[in-house]
Amino acid sequence: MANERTFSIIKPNAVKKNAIGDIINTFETSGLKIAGAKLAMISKEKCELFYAEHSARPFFGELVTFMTSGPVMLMCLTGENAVLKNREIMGATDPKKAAPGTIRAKHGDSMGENAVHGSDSVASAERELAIFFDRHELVNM
Ligand code: 3AN
Repeated sequence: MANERTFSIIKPNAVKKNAIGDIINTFETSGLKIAGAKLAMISKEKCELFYAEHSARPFFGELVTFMTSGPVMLMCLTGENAVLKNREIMGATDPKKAAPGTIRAKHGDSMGENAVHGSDSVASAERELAIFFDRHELVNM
């Protein structure tokens, strides 16, 4: 199996409710390692670039407003099949449909405020990591 890296965001609603520790604990106990992390406010420009593929969707404006409304935790996670593993740990986009025990079932409030983002492919992960991290901020694990 391939050692991969993926991009993760702990969204403003989860940071606000002090769930950073619980979410990182879930990643670590699942075998994912943190290869980069920072707490930051993201700019509207970077957020729009990040979510560019959703720019025509009706919820785009609301999504950008929410994602720039407070601090987020930006992370690079690594491990065997990290992209898919992270998606499984996060659960379905809609917290109401997310499997019990997943991060979104536990900390998600709605489709938009669903606690975490995780890349959907290795290619997306590299594109997203390049938006938010400089190379020297990520370690090789
Ligand atoms: P995922 O993050 O599970 O890959 P996508 O790619 O379908 O989900 O959606 C991208 C982002 O857009 C999600 N993180 C989610 O918060 C937001 N989103 C998706 N559908 C809706 C919706 N109906 N209303 C508000 N936000 C949404």
